[in-house]
Amino acid sequence: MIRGVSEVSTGFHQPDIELMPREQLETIQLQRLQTTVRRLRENVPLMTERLSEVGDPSQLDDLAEMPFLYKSDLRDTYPFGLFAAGRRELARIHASSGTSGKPTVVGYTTDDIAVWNDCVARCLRGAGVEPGWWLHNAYGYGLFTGGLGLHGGAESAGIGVIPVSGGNTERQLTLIQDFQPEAICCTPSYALTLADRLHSLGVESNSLRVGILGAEPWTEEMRQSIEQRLNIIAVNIYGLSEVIGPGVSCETADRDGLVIMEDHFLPEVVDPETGERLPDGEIGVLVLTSLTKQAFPVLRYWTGDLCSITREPAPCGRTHARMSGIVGRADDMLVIRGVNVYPSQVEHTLLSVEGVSPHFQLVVRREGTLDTLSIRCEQEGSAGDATALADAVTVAMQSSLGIGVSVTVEAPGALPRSEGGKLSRVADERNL
Ligand code: DLL
Repeated sequence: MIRGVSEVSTGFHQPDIELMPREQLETIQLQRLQTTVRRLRENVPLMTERLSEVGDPSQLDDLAEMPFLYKSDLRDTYPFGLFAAGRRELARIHASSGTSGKPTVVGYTTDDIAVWNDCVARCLRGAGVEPGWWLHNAYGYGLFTGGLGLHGGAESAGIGVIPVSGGNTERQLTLIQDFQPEAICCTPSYALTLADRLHSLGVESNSLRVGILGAEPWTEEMRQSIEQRLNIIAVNIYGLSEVIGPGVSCETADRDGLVIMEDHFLPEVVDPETGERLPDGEIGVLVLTSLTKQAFPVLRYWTGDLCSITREPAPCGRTHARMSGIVGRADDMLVIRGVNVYPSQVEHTLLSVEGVSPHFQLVVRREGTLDTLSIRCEQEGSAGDATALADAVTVAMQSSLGIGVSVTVEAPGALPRSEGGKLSRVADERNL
């Protein structure tokens, strides 16, 4: 029997922790921060050196005096230089594919995996997934943290997992129709691929009620499009391998900010240029410190992801800080003829134009000394007037980005689709 999204409401996996008064939470955070700093000093030579000039933190604010850790530090110490546990203590490793050069490798002890499972279980229960429901897990299994991360969390929450992994869309559709899962997790771009294919097969309804989507940026407009097409509530889940994987933060079914698992990860938002801490509500680079990790603790990890945070309690009573969705990456920003352009801004503007589908691609080229931005987008359905649509998109982009762009409207289905993993929407051809 297919039931509706109206039955979805937020739940809890560890209510004592999720609803803990902030004062108590901050006491725990400080103790854990002290333990983490000690562990790093004693076990990671790079950190022994970097922390030699800094005292132990006696209050949470002391963190602001400590050095940042960057992705380049992971690359420089490849493979295991930042591990704070010995090889025999590790239960598992994961790695990022690494777009350039070597991958970055992270490790987990058995305790780390248990913490991770609890974090993801909180995400799933918070999103409204109930024990006894089934989760179609279309995140990739393997070195990528998505598949196994969501898998472990679901098992800890008593949610049944269908471990499909990414790719083979036709089989995914068959499994969804045959096994009737109530929840799905995958990238937002892959959720759109699945929705489009279901639609083209003439399947009008499905068993899904909740989608737990993340691993790549997406906008509010994209969420609405996915929710309508699949008839689900779509929540945003965030995380990164360097910090643990998925489950650093996640929206609840209320979709009112991503709740950070603050007893395990201490967030700061800093100015991308100066590294100074910014007040709550301002957008800057998210910097995360792990508080309980044993194998791969990180102190002030510079995520590069841009967001803001609030420490106001959530309507559901959760007390942990909440972050906005990621509005871009500090290194995602395209500078076109001196104007800063974020792909998320383009998506936002594009989807405000009626008749355009949520699929697009940005191409940046250098012609002579001039940078040009072209936007390839697609018409929604084959009925409309493509030229009029291109004009409408051009006008909308000019007013939102402040620069002229060239727009081509392609036939439905012409642009690349996610086949299960993260979808890259930007082709910057200037360095080729
Ligand atoms: O993408 C972990 C993950 C798996 C998150 C499944 C959510 C779901 P990495 O491959 O290390 O880990 O990539 C981390 O992806 O720094 C962000 O730039 C981006 N990212 C992750 N989640 C979101 C999100 C996983 N919800 C990098 N919104 C991060 C925007 C996201 N960007």
